[in-house]
Amino acid sequence: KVSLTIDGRKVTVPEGMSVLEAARHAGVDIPSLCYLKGVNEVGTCRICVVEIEGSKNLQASCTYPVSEGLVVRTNTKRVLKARRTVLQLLLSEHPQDCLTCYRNTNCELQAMAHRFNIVEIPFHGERTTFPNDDKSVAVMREPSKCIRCRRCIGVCSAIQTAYVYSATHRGFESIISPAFGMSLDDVACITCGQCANVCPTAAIHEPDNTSQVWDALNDPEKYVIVQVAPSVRVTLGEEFGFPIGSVVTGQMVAALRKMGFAKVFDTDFTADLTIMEEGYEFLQKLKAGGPFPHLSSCSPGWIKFCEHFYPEFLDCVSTVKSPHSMFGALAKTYHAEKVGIDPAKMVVVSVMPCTAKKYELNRPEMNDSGFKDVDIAITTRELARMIRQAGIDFANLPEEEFDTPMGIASGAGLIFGATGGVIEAALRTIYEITTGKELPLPQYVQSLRGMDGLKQAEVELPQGKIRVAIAHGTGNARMLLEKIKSGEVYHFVEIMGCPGGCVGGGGQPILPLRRGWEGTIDYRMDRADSLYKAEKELPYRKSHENPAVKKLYEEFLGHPLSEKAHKLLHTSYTP
Ligand code: HC1
Repeated sequence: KVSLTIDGRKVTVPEGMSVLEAARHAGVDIPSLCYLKGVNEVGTCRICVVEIEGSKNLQASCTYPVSEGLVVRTNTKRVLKARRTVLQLLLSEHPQDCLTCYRNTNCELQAMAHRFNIVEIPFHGERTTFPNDDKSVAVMREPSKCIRCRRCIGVCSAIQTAYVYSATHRGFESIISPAFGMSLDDVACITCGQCANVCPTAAIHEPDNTSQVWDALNDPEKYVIVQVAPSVRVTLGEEFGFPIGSVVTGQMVAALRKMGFAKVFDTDFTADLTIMEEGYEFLQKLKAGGPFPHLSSCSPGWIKFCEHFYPEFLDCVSTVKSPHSMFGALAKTYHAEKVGIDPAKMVVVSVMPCTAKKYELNRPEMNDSGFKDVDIAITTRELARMIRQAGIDFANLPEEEFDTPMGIASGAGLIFGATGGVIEAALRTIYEITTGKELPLPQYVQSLRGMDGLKQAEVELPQGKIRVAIAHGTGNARMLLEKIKSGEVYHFVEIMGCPGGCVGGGGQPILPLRRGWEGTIDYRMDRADSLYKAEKELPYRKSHENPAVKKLYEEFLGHPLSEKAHKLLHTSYTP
C-alpha cells in the first residue's frame, strides 16, 4: 500500500496505481480523453494533467505512478488553465459541426468542452482536413474528427489483435489510420466496431442505414419485416435512460410495430434452429472423428478474423450460417410462402448489436433464398435514433409480443447474446438428445458463464468425454487457437468476435466511460445477467423444445441437416 495526498486529503491505495486511478479511487474526478484502463495508458491528450509537489512541469496523471508521500493537486488555477488550453487547441482543429454530428449529445469532446465552459476558441489558423473513409459497409471513419487519443489503436491491438490502426505522420498531418492511408475495407479489419465503441468523438462509427429503412417502410410496394438479435433487448433501454441491462423486450416490439414493420420477429427463433443444425452437425463430426475442434460460426467478426489470421482453421468452422442469415433465408422462402408474399417485394431488416452484421449480409454466400437473405442491418444505436425520430415515448409504451411463428424462441436462443451462451445452448440439446437426460446445468454454470477471457468445461456423453472451450474478443480467440495449435484438444469451441459476446457488440449503446469501459461495474456482465434472468421466465429453455422450430421442420425443412436445410441454412468459407 502507498499513502499520498490528493487535494489535501490523505489517500491510501495499492502500489502500482497511477495518480489518475488513485484519485478516482478516492472519488476525485480527474478528467481524461485518451485514457482507457489497461488498454490505452499513453498520456497523449494531456487533459488529465495535475500538479505534483516538487515537479516543475505539470504531469499526465494517467501515466504518473503513485509513490509514498506524493502530494498531488488536481484543481489548481494552473491545472485548469492547462486543461482549457489543451481543449481549445483540440477544438481549434475540430470540425465543430456538433449539430449535425453522429455523436451529438453523446460526444466526450463536446461534454468536456461543456464541463470546462469553453465558450470561445482563441486559436485560429491552418486546419487539416482529411477525407472520410466510407468504403466499408460496416465501419466508417471521419478522420477530421479524430483527436488522436489512440484508444482505437489500443482496442484493436491489445483486445482484438487485428492491429489495423496506427499513428502516422507528424504535427498537423498526424493521423490515426490503417497502414499507408488505406481504407478499412482494404485491410484486415474484422468489422467488429470495437474501435467505434471506444472512440470519444464521431471519428469512427457505423454507416447510417436508417434512411434506407424509412424508405422501405414508406414504400407501399414493399412488405417490410424485422428481426431483433438476442442482446438488443437488454441494451436498447440504456439509450432511453433505463439502468444498464434493463430488459425492454415488450417496449422494443411495440416500438417496432409503431414504426410500421409488418411483422416483428425474433432472431432467437433462428438461434434455436442453429442449435438444431449445429448440434446434429457436431454429432456427425463426433461419429466421424472430426475435424476438431468444431468452431462456432455465428459471429461474423470472428469469421473474418479466422479468414484473415487463421485460415488453416476454416475447415473446422461449422457450416451453419449465423441465426441472422438463417432468418433472412427462411423469411424469403418459408415465411413468404406462408403469407403468400412475393419474396422480391420483401425487405428483411435486422436490428443487431453488431457492425459486422452489415458486412455479413453483403457476403456473396448469404443469398440462398434466391435474393439477398437480409436487406438492411441497423445497430442498436441506429434503432434508438429511429425511435427518437418517430417521436415514440419508449419508456411509457405498453409492452407487446413478437409475431409468430418466427418470434417464438426458447431461453437457449436468448442466451446466445452473452459469451458462453452458444455452447450452453448447444449442450442443453446435445446432452439431452444423446443421453435422454437433462443437462445438469448447475454443474456447468460456473465454467460456461461470466467474463473470463477463456473458459472451458468437460462433458460426459455416451460417445465419450468432450472438451468445450469459449473465447470472446478476438485477442482471446487468438490465444485459444494458439493453444490448440500447440496440441490442446477441444471438441467444440465457441468464439464471439466481441468482448463479452454480443452484449458487448460494436453497435451497442455507447455508455459514458465511467459507466462503460472504465466503470467499477462490469456493464457486459450486467447485460448478460439480464439475459440469463430473462430466459428463466420463458416457457421453453431448450432449442429442441421450441414448438415453432419443430413445426418448421415438419412443414418445410424435413429434418436437421436435410437437403433443404443444407441449401438454405449452411454455407462454407474458403481462404
Ligand atoms: Fe449475436 Fe447471434 S448472438 S451473433 O451475438 O448468433 O449480432 O445478440 O444476433 O446471428 O442469435 C449478434 C446477438 C445475434 C446471430 C444470434
